[in-house]
Amino acid sequence: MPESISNLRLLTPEQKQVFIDNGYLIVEQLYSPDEIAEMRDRFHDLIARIEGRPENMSYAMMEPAEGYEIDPFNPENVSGMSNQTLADDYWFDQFTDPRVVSIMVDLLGPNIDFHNGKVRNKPPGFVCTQSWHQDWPYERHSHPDLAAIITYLDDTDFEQGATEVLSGSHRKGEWPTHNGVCIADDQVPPGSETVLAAKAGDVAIVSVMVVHRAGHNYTNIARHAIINEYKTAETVDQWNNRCAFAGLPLARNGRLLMPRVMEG
Ligand SMILES: O=C(O)CCC(=O)C(=O)O
Repeated sequence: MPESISNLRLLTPEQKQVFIDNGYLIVEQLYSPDEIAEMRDRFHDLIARIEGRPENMSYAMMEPAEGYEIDPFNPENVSGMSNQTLADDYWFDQFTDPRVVSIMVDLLGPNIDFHNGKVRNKPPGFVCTQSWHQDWPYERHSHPDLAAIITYLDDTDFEQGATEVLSGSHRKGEWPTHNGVCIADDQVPPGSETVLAAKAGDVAIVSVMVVHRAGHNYTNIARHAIINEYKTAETVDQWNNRCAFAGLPLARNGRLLMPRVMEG
């Protein structure tokens, strides 16, 4: 592996501090316009050609919303997928990207494993029925040393269903829920949320403990995002993670392990 990849470091001390303080971090334009254009092409294939995929990849479709048009980019109104990581070599390289693993090394520690991969889309008229939540109750481990990276494939602001977070909420530990996972709206002071307005190519890194939710899409253009999660090697799975590549070692002692598949 070239030194330039094995020793890559991306984040400044200030960015690391933002993640420690707020429980999330936006990295603008992690992906160049050319990279995002290719990712969108590959993604279109992923959501438009759904037959013949590995059995362990799954798709969820949304009923067309009344008063909204289907976006031709997402003709089947795919709202979610899991294990897109299995689709092909491109999607393997996507979750093992040295820049992403380096960010996780910077934020979580020197020994990083993969946790899981999924897709969360907001087709036209999408209404988020998942309330405020922490990812933690969905994916308990011995220690809360996990984080998700959300890669935005489209410009996504409030009107298009931007992710919303409660900055600093991870510092209060596990929040009370009414059914094991959902945090009641009345626990969230009005106006305390931060809307993560993102441009295509931006990523948000979200701690497993930070309270967040997806917004609603009030437009006729579908919004698309890939959400991959990572953990430290030291934290032990307690929810019986059967997701594709769960536990795959990606970094040890700060050195990245995974070669690029597509670049030879
Ligand atoms: O889609 C989003 O903006 C957020 C997704 C989310 O809350 C989650 O997957 O836990």
